[in-house]
Amino acid sequence: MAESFRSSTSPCQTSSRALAEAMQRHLFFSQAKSPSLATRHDHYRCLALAVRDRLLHNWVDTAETYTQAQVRTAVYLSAEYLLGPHLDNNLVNLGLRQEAEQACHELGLDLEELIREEPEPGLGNGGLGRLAACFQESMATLELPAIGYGIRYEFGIFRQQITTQGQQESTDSWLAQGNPWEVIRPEWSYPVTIGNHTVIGVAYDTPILGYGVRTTNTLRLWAASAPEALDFASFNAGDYTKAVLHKMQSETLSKVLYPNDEPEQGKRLRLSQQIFFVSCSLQDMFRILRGQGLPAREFHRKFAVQLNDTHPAIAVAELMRLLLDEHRLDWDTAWGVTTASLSYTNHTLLPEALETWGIDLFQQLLPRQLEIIYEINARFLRMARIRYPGQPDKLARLSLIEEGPHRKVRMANLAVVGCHHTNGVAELHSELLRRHVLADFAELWPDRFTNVTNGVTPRRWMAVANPALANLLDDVIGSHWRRDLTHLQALGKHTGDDAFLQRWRGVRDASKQRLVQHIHQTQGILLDHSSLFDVQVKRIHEYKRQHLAALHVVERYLRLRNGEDLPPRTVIFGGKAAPGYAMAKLIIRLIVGIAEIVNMDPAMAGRLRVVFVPNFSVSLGQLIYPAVDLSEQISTAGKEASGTGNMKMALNGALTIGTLDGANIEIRDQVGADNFFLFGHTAEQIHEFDRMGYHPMPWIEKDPIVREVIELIGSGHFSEGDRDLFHPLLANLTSHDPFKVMADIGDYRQAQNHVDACWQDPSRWARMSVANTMGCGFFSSDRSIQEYAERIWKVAPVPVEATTRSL
Ligand code: B1H
Repeated sequence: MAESFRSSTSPCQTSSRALAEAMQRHLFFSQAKSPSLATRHDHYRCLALAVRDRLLHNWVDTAETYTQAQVRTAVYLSAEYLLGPHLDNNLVNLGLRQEAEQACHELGLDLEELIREEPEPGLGNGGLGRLAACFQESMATLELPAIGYGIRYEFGIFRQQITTQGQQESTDSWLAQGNPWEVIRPEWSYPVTIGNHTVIGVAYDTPILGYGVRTTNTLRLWAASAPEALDFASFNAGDYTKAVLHKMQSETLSKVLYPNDEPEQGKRLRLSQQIFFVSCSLQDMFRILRGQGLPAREFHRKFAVQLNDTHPAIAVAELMRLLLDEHRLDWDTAWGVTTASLSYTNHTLLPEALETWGIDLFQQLLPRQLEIIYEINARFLRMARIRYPGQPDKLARLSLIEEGPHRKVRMANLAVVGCHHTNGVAELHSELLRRHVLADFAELWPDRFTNVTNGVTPRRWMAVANPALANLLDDVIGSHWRRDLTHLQALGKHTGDDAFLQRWRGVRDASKQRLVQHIHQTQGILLDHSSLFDVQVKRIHEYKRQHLAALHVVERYLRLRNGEDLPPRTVIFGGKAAPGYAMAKLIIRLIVGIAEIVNMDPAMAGRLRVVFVPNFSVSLGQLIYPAVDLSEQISTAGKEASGTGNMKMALNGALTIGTLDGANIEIRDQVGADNFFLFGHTAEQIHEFDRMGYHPMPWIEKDPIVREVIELIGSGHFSEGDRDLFHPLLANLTSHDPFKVMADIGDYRQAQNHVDACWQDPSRWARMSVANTMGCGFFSSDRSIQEYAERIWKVAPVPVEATTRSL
């Protein structure tokens, strides 16, 4: 019995019977309920707790192994982790999926239903947060000693409702019914002083399971609480309520995730969140170091710390502060330790997204850290001045401080100066960082700059999301692709096999039917699964150009109304707009308006459907990505750092229509240009437009179709006669068009026509689809993490020994 808990290496020994019994025990001992009163959520919790029991040995053994072996550890600092639900993923990674299905069956329950009960931890905005989650899972699978640190937001990314008015936001209370996957560690809590306030960060640990290995790493998220003892002592009895209010104030620190993807927002609370989680994490690392009997000056030998964008870049100053003030090192030693420990990943080229903090705010909240930043800057500029005599402009660009009426700290500059490596997330992005955004630094320190192209985990994004495809792959190329995604290349032997192609199409069709059913149940819209599913799901942003796809839909509508014969299409959009981003919300409103008219027009029946799927999330991604025929990756070239949804779709057999932007370029290289619908100006051409002065009007004038589309939208056709509603959007497109929609729309149309032609030949399309999956082995986050581990962190795998006694 006890042996059966050693599940990951010998899953079959954990019988479904034992799992069912464990669920029954948890219903009584954890949920305190009889079966007659149990809700579906109770059953979900019972299964989650029973699964947790089975991973605990691995988790405890992992910590024990790392402690005993004094291993070098990768530390990931990220303000966001978009984890998605744990249950199904943990079952797959433990090899318990079938047992759980059987156990549920024995209890008269439906596993799929229980899986859907889990509220997902949406502790991130989009790609950046999801990347952090994929990376955690890959580090565990590769048996790398690693810790992820972040913030335990009580409210994750807002819930999105879609009405005829567009996007409506509400709160995401993901913790309302408790969280069976976390363990609170009150014994590991640390004070952080911000202004004249001290907050306490308390650790909450979540296990991160590797696939098919014992390694179970820890994601440690900090929750803010008030230093009660201190506080209550400082208030006299009469001020009791005030003391409680103060406590509440402290707790607001980890209350909510900021919902702005990209444009920088200089909010006091946000800077407080950053120092809060960074300081707690660094203090925790010093505690671990001490526990191993190592002195502070050895910090960089024990830890390789990756900064996920500039959100944790304050770590440069905070690590210096701890080394100088708490551990009493001299400046040069402390600086050596700091720069040998930290490395920085940049995720964006948008200048408006580069974080800066006003000096005044910084001075108020973090005076000591600001003092340290000034000293870092003084020493850095002294060196740079020698290198670049008589070039004050260059020095001004390099400075950590932006001068002017409102002086600011530039967090990206701080990160580059304080880190041994800076990387971009796709080849083009890294190249543009070196050539434009960080050119002065790249000239100064060429060897510090590198690229690590993003990836996604094949466990969640294939094995969990697309079990039918996973089965087919197992049959045809064996099951090893889960650990080494380059095995997908072996599909090459089967592209001429009609029986295989037939099965391939069957799998894809089933995924589309699954999505059709979901949309029918949740939105009451019935889609045709045999039509081409044309999908754009991602945050709504002008640079991602959902409006380009929307204009194309209107064009198809006009062409169909004119009697043209186009193959049936279903155009699916999804994604959240930052609540304060008016233009993004207007784009949603436009899509909703178009959908309303198109879907009720009898002339469109069987030919065109438009759907906006509300509240796009990891769970919805798992449902949608496998059902995509055409993946829309249509950002203005040079704007999307990488993209990762593009990888998830191609991996699951979608064909991409895309620009030469971010990782699209590498996807096209891998899957072959013939299997990719390319369009649009290159990053270089877009750059030229900006240099020479761009105007959309000449493009519009030579394109009668686009004029008709714009006129139709302007006439109120999609806004119940309201001619003003979309004016800001249309005026923007016709006067400035900052994202060059008009320059690319003609080429986009041609690429779409080519899509239609290919779709008419189903077996050709199936072969192109296989070629996409086949070529995507490179885009595993295992490969990304291997590159970080070898080239940047110098961290090696440490297999976990079974050390704890059987219970
Ligand atoms: C990405 C962000 C981001 N880049 C600020 N930058 C945020 C910036 O809340 N904030 O303040 C949140 C997120 N996110 C994305 O990172 C890129 O746009 C994608 O192209 C890339 O694939 C992803 C992962 O590298």
